[in-house]
Amino acid sequence: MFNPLALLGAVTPRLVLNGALHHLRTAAREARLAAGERGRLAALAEAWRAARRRPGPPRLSPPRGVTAFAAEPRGASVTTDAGVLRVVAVADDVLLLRMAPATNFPPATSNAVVVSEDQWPAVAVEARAVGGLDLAAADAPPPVALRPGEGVVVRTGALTLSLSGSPCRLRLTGAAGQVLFDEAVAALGSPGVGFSARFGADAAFYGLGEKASALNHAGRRFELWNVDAATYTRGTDPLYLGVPFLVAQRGAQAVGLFLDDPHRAWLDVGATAPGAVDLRAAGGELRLYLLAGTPAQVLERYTWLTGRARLPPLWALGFHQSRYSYFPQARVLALAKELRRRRLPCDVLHLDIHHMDGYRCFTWHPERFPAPRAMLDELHGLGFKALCIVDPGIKVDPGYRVYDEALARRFFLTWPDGEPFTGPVWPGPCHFPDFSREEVRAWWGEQYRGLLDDGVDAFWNDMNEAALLTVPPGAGVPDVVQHAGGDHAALHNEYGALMARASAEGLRRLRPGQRPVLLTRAGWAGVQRDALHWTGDNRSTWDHLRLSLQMVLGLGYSGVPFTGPDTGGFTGGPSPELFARWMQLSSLLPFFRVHSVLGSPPQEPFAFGPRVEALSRAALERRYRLLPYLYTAAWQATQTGAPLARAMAFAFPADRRFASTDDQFMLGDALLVAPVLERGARAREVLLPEGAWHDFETGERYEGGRAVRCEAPLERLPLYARAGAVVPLWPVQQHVGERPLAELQLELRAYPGAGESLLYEDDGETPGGPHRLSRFERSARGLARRVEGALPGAPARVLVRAFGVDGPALRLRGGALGAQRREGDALCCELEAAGAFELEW
Ligand code: MIG
Repeated sequence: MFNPLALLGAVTPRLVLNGALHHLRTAAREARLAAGERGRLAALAEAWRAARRRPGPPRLSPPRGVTAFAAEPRGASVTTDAGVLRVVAVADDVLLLRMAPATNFPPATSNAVVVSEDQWPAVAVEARAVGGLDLAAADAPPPVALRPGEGVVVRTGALTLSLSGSPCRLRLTGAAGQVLFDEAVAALGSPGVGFSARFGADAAFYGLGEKASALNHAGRRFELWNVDAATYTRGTDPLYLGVPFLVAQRGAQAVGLFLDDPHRAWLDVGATAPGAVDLRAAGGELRLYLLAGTPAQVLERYTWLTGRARLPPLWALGFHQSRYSYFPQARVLALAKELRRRRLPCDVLHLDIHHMDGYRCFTWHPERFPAPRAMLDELHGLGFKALCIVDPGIKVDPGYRVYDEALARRFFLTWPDGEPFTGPVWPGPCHFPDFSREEVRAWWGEQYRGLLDDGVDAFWNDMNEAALLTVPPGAGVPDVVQHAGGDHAALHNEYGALMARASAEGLRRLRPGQRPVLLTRAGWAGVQRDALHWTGDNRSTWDHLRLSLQMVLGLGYSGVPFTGPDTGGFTGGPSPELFARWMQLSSLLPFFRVHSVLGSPPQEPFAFGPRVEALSRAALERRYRLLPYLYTAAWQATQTGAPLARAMAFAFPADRRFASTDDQFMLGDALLVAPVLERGARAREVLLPEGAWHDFETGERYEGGRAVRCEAPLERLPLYARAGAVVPLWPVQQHVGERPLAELQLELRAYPGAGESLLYEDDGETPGGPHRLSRFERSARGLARRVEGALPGAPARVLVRAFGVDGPALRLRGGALGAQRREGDALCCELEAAGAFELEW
């Protein structure tokens, strides 16, 4: 099992002492800043107490009456006794609700939102006072309590927001007059902002980023404040990556609430009363986007506002093997060879903090990695990519170039008096770059040059909440610490996303011909633009297996499509059965990595005996066969924001039976995955949506709209294809690019029924390179492929496996029909067809 002694190599007495002294030093510093007004000692005591106090939600003053109303080009502004409320139509289906003490609203751009006001689409808006409300008469009227029938209405083609009553209440209705929310109150605190609303008591709620609980948040409370949640478990909140975006859903009708404010926030999601949402943030201006439509439309709009993920290179969708930490370099190479010898497909090996020299970012440990370039060359020769970890804490160490440069240029976060803030992390006392500044981000990006030149392919930003190693744990960077964009209270939640942005922007500049691969632990709205994410330090338990699916589905609903867990669990050691089941699940999640903590037992797929090795190989091989399908789903995420792993409630919103389903999911458009999440289980129930479904391997048909029990012996992961779907597969490769694209025979599994399916293809690595999109149409009589775009070197050999076809193929237009055979109830025919074709049977 876990060997705690191994940790002693990392957790030195010095580290512990530093971590313990941190609180005292911080309190002393804060006391010094406060001294003058109060006695030193009293200030010290107060600072000490303040550091340990956990803040709570602000008190708000809801508006009771209105004093002025003005129609504006995109909406209206209403002056109340408790602040100015402004409604702005961003698009037909997006309203922006703003509230501030006075009328001077700055442009609605932030680090999270990428669409500036001049990019908003034209929209027809009608804004007027109703029910005889007349505020123009008096010069400075006292607040007028709205009488029944009086109010303000802002209407677009799709939405109507009305303000009425005393206290002032908001109601949102859709184009058909259906109430989307009611009894809503927008309010300010001093400081703080808040919004509450009533959705139907039967509403389901999704989103908020990374939450270690059920997918449907109804009935729970949450906090948004990114922390290092080491050893988290079910119910721990908050975790590493929050997203202030909540989707309220009733059947196919969804409303997204996106609070564009990175301050610490609290949400009551139907915990006090079913369907009633209350959200409050500790500061900022109330800037709340209301998005309405189907869940897919809402997510499309949200990712339009905050940006979509970029397409990663194909190899990033391969398997990643990691551990804290693989060293020295001989061990890394031995692992690479072992994986190849055992034919366990793998694309990326991860190098955790031990690769650094004294935990100094962007360095190599001279003894452990004496010849990194030679090691990386050899890894590349074996078809591996290497990924290195980079932390935000820069060791306070005169003579260390990164430190010297950033200090000289004043790039670190500071106390209000200008002195750099110091916090303990792995290297001991560290300073932290201010990623809210563009010039700091540019400088930071440049730091990757050396590792890139050495041959490192990908990176991992850890500890970017930002986390400190304090004793006892839990202290963060104090609120008063200064970023250029504001104090830490205002910027904390964005620190991780800004670091990821600095890293990804730098990588794009340094290697314009490549797509960066960056993994981040912390993040915020918009982080999907720059990084993949893993769900942090989980544990080797069955409940964490289940959680990892719930969390990935929740992240997908929050606009973050490329995520996955530490397969097998980070702390502890999984049983062979747990590891095998975890490999099965993770092999169909967007980001697929095995990782485990220092001192944990070996956790490579071959570490659990031949049986589990074979099961792992089968899972890996299925992943590699499905790469063209996964890549197409990845491309869809970049186009529409729809995640790769989709909650059933997202994919089939009209079917209310799925509102709380989080133990099965849709991978892309066509595949339904029902992983086994329970110890000892050899069967499980799957809830099939309406229509027919087919076993992925055998094509066997199941009538949908009901629950079916499926056998799931250890070797089986229940996997179903939608009727009429065409799923593209490749032959197994040991890594992406093992064989040239032109040589890969494309297998098209065409399931009975009618439908359209997509295949996106490009060279798998060049940003904006040539690509093509195929549309497959399966019908009772045949299969047709239409193609847009051209891809040099695209494969021409195609194997069509058409399930449920009795006779032979009769005719092919657009290519040469080769050998045909029957396999079970499938017709298998080989074609030479580089592009569009029509096959008839
Ligand atoms: O304090 O770099 O979540 O994946 O292996 C621990 C060492 C720091 C935390 C990450 C984990 C990583 C570990 N890091």
